[in-house]
Amino acid sequence: MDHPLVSHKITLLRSVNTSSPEFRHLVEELVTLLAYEATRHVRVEPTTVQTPIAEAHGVALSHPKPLVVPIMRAGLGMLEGMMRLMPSAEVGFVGMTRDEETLQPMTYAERLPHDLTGRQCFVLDPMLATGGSLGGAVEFLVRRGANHITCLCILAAPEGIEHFRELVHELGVPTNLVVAAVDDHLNERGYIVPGLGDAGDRLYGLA
Ligand code: U5P
Repeated sequence: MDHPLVSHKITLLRSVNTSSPEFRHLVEELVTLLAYEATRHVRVEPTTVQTPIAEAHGVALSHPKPLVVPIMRAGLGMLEGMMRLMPSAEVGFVGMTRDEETLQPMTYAERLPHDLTGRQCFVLDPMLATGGSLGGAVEFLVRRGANHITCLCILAAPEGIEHFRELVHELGVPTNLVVAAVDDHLNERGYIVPGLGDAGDRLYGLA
């Protein structure tokens, strides 16, 4: 996303001198900016509203309501900013971790509606590194019936974007990816370079 305010906030986010409270605040601000772009195709239906003067035509979010899915742990830091823009959305949770040896994603927790038929989903994860976690979450949602998925990430590595594109091509479900910035590469430990380090640790301290 080419926007000077987004670039400015990412620069602050990257800095090793940025504290956890500042980091959380910056993530929230960035998500609100990304969410504006990411919700461009959110489904709405016509409605009318009475103004003090006359009846006006407008729109309301369609049913079923969009589902926002933060990938725990780091995606939780993006939830508040997203819900501020779309307060009537519902929220489901997926916990993914990656095996630090194989870099393969594993699902350790899940709290989602069982049937997602026809649902529009917005998946939140600040970092798209190998793409394993985001890809795993998207596969999960598609298997339950979601038929339109938008993923919001703050930083992405080109390798992760490539992996993600291949996966969604195989799944055959309309999927959008909105990222604030694309970095240079992944290192041998699966970290984005230059990146910002471990987003979960930066948000919540070492766990
Ligand atoms: N991750 C980071 N920083 C990085 C790379 C990965 O925090 O530089 C964490 C994020 O928490 C993200 C997950 O949820 O790893 C994504 O990794 P991957 O499955 O895309 O490799």
